[in-house]
Amino acid sequence: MLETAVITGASSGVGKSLAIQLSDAGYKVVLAARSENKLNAIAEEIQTKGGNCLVVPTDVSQPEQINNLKVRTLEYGDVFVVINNAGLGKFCKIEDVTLEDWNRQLDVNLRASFLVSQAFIPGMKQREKGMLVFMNSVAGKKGYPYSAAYVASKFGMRGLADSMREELRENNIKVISIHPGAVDTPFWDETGVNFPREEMLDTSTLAQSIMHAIQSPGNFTVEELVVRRTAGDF
Ligand code: NJP
Repeated sequence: MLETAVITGASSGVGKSLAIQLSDAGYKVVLAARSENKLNAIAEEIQTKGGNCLVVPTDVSQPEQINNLKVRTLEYGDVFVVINNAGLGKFCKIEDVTLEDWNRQLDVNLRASFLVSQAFIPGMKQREKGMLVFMNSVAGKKGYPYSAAYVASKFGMRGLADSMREELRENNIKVISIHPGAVDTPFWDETGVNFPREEMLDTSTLAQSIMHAIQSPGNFTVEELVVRRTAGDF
């Protein structure tokens, strides 16, 4: 029986590349994000190559929609991999951070990672096998200016992952945090940040590194993966 992987934020960027590579590697994939049209286009691409996938339009800032994702996914297959990838960043001076932007980044980047992981842990415990992947950031390891809410959400995500890793070792559940530098995705489109796109990491190569971590055999776990361009931060 094929194993199932759930990917949040699968409609674009890193999540899209990962969904395609997971399908190419033989996983059934569940594609979650808000943009149904984009998810359907990715599903078509996957199915054309003979892959098996399910689209579940989901706004992960809404706990009841995460519950719907859980119900639809559990009808579809046994979840082996959860990729907590949905995320956004809003960059400005600390005094200009609105409560709305603070809440959105914390809700999508951090709270949803907790709720989505929690939804699939019981099945993993039952099967004594599973993997939780957190698409974190270099901003989950170091504070950058003009990014307070984003950095806070990613430090929180790292704490969440570290705690769950210790708790779930005895259940044979691997917890992997990915900390990339800047990646060339639509993430940057409306941030007003003008780093040169062609010098950023590309999604497909980053997804290959993550696949390598996911495919570590037996009792090997890549607990943290820090990936930067060779020249360092912008
Ligand atoms: O960005 P982008 P990335 N509910 O904008 C989804 C981290 N990261 O691939 O809902 C559900 O192409 C959105 O889907 P949609 C970053 O923090 C990036 O770069 O349809 N989904 C889309 O699929 C993030 O955690 C860089 O709009 C929601 C996806 O999230 C992850 O990588 C550097 C949602 C965002 O895709 C993927 O970001 C770094 C919601 N409420 C870490 N809101 C970088 N790009 O440089 C958003 O260190 N999404």
